Amino acid sequence: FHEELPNGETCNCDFENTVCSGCHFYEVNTDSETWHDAKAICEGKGGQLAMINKASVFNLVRQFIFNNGYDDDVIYGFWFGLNDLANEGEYVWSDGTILSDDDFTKWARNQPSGGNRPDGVQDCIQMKRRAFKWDDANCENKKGHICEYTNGCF
Ligand SMILES: [Ca+2]
Ligand SMILES: [Ca+2]
Repeated sequence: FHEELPNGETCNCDFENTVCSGCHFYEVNTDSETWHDAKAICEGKGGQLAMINKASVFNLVRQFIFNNGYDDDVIYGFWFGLNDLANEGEYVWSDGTILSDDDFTKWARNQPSGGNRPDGVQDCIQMKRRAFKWDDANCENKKGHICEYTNGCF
């Protein structure tokens, strides 16, 4: 599909399972992948794991997943582009931006649960199935994932 912006710029994307906002395209993938594999898949297609860093984007993607029933096709939620792999408790977006206290967040209750847990270190962030709220999880777990493209996608 195509989107024309007020400035006349036209944004194009031919990927299925994709919703757009201002030439940012969000592709929902329901195949189960580790966080690092999901990251590589998005980057291999010219994108990155999605920066769900605004309420408008969060609501757009959540509604898109809900409307299309994509969360029926995953067991454990969706990876997106936020992690604290480098420094525990310091959450970093795909473009290197560090999450600050004033930024939009959508953590689930009692999340992020942080470091060493029974199922291992939790350093990669998922949107939970159904509730779509954020939860840190073990990066080796396999989940769906959400890619973001800013220069079109074909
Ligand atoms: Ca962590
Ligand atoms: Ca957690």
